[in-house]
Amino acid sequence: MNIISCDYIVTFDEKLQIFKNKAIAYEKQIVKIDSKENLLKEYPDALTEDFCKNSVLLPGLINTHIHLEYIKNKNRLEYGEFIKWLSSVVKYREELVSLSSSEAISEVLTALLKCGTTTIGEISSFGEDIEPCKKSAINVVLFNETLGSNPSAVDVLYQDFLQRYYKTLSLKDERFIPAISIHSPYSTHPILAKKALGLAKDAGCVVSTHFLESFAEREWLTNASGGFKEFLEKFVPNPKPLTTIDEYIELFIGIPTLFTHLTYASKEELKRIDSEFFITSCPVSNRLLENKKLDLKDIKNLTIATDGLTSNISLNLWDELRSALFIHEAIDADELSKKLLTSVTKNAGLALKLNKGVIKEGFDADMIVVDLNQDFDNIDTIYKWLILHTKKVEKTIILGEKA
Ligand code: MCF
Ligand code: FE
Repeated sequence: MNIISCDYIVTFDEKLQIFKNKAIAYEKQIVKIDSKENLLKEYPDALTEDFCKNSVLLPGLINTHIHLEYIKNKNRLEYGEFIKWLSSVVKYREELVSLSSSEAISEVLTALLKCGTTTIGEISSFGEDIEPCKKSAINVVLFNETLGSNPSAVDVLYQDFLQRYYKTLSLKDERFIPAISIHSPYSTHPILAKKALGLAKDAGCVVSTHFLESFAEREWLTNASGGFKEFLEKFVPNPKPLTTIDEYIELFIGIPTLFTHLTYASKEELKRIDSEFFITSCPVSNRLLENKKLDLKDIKNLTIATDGLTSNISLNLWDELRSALFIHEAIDADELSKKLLTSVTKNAGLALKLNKGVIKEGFDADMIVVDLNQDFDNIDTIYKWLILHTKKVEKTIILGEKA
């Protein structure tokens, strides 16, 4: 048994309780929250660790949407308009992926652990990330991506996807969980999407998809015109939209899915997706790719994520939360900070169907400690101080072990 004590414990439980001067007894899971004295009476042989005044313990952060295979991008790609960006990704994809390596991905994962990210939802396009993810102490939900709009290539593409999926299935354990990604409605033929989603349903795994992330995508799906027509003509003769917006949503009914971006969804579409699924917003990516932000105010099932380095400058979730706080200026900073931190803890745990993201008896002991370094007057402001000042954490614990 271990006992850890901190000045504050920010739980993200149903009542969003924040404890002062309490401690946590834990093994792989959290066993009990009480005063250190009481816990020591119950577990006299426990190993103890005490953190200083103004230290804050919270659940390890969960980044639900990240792409590690493109970590070597800095200045290669075009920003400002989605089709320009997508064309530059297609042009430089081989180069960017070949610049990356298992070692480089492992280094990034080690750095993320020091920044307090304990779980990632990795969108895996080629499978280059499987080995370093499996080797790392970080928890990984590995979303095997499928894409391709040419119907004559569906079988070959599905076989390639299946091979990657079964490889991840053979590696499955409590820290490495296979999942499925349908890239998007503009890039994935519905036959391919349905096959992969059938598998997701049978296996009971979570699914991720990019959806309604550009003006061009909405125009293409609703009017069969605009920038996507020209873009897709490079890959398929006489392209037609493969689905409507509603048909695409219907594909995912009954499957736990994270819809990423949605910056061009209507209020009604957002409401519907929010009531049945989870919504992932990547504020920096949305700023860089189309100068757009999602209105977060009414979204309940929200998770915030970094996306990859093809559309971000940092994979540190604290950087993303800070940017989110500045970008979404219409919402009160304390209210938004609470919402943002809830989105990368409790909500992200629910979205990925993990027993994580809350400091409560029975939840996995994935915990981080931040040193806030100075007193503050009002406990309700703690979320804001955490977001404004944290870059690295003092301690990272995953499934009860130091990471
Ligand atoms: O989330 C962003 C923007 N939307 C779509 N795709 C990606 C993003 N970041 C990386 N990608 C990847 C995607 O997984 O870029 C490729 C896919 O492999 C685009 S399709 C050539
Ligand atoms: Fe993405």
